[in-house]
Amino acid sequence: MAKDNQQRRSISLATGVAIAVFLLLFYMGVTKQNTGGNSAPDTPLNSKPLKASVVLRGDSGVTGKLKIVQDGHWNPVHITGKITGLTPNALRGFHIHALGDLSNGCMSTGTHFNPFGKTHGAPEDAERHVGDLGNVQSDKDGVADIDIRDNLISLYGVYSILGRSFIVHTGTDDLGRGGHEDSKTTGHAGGRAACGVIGIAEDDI
Ligand SMILES: [Cu+2]
Ligand SMILES: [Zn+2]
Repeated sequence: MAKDNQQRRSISLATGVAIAVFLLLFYMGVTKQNTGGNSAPDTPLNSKPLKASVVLRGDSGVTGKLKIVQDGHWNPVHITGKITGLTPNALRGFHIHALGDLSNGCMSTGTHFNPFGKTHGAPEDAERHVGDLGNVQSDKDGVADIDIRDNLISLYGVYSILGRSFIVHTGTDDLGRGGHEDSKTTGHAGGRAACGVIGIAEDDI
């Protein structure tokens, strides 16, 4: 009888240890998921830099290449690159539009990326579309060197610009202040000179 009880006790002890080990492994799995972060670009804890690349093309002769880098979820996005074929010495509207759909050229990229239902504005305005990056400035050769930092756009999370597109317009963005019918929606920036989808890039761009 005594032996029987002892056996039972050691069985329940073994079960207890098994449950404890299982819970420990489960906990480690959960914490690893929450802090590892490298595989999920939308976790706020992720500090891995993300990079993207854009090739701008259109029917107008405007072409360009952009590199986009964000060094962690909460840091500004840095856009660099060059756009050529622009009207010399001009300001040209430069936006992120909501869709990365080029099935009908630049016309199928939708409207300015605006997930918070705001009014069109300048990049430094509190009231702006996320996609409002103002204008690029061309030189006498029609070339614009791009070096923009923006705190609102992001490569991370549910409002990521990845998979959307950049547009260069044929006119100047009036930043919502021009008084035209479309100043508060498009900045009266005219046609779409060139566009390109924002794609995930390798780390060495
Ligand atoms: Cu636009
Ligand atoms: Zn806008």
